[in-house]
Amino acid sequence: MTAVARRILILVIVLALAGCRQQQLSSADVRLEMSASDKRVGETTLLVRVSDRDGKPLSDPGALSLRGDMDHAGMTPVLAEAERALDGVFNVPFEWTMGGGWIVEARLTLPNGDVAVDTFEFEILSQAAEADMDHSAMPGESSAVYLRVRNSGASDVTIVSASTAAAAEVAFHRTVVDGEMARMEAVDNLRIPAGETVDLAPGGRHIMLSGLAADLAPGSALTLRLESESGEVYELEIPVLNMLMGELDDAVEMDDLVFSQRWARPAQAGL
Ligand SMILES: [Cu+2]
Repeated sequence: MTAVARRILILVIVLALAGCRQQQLSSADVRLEMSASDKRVGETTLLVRVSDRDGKPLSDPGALSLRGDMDHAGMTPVLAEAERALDGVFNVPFEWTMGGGWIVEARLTLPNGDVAVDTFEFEILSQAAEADMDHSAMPGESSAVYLRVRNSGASDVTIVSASTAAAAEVAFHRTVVDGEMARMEAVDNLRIPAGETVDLAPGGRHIMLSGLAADLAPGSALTLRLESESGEVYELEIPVLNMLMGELDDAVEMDDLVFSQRWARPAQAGL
């Protein structure tokens, strides 16, 4: 699939505070275009062309910053910056850390302080060698549960198993950045040391759900059952959310453990 540039140019008007409380108002009348030298997982160069309303390249377009996000929750954003453009074109080294849909936001700060923002979508292919990472190659058919757990007790708690009626397979995973690739790796258990807080969050540790029994739609919920090494069982209600926006007021205390910030990312069941 080719890059689809969203032709909506959002102009952010910066209120320049000049001297004695006077405000200056002006808009950045520029066009941004973006293309990628490579659309497979790994390093790439993003070319960002800046032109004026008549399509003429801007000789001094200012400074550019880029932010790449996967179109689903679960990955840390990739950031890049460029200060110099040649004939209105920025060459920005960038990295696709995973296959799937990406949205790259370009934010241009013109020399006069005006800011222009546009977003661009890319479909990035996983390499065949990553076939064993089926949940990253097919992000739609798996989900991940994130949560925060605090151990207020005097001894460590080790969670050794997890299960849910919502998925055939549940595993503890962590995301490892290995050279140019971010990949997920299974870990045996989830240990919460006495007195400590452990965060399962996008881009880090998570509880992977695969073989979904049904679609996980935003607004729905699933029940996750965790079991500790000593036989303690913790049953948690996990809401399905597009993304965790801010803090959730959802703490539940069970024995020595306090669970909060619980959510699962939406996904579609496989065929
Ligand atoms: Cu995973």
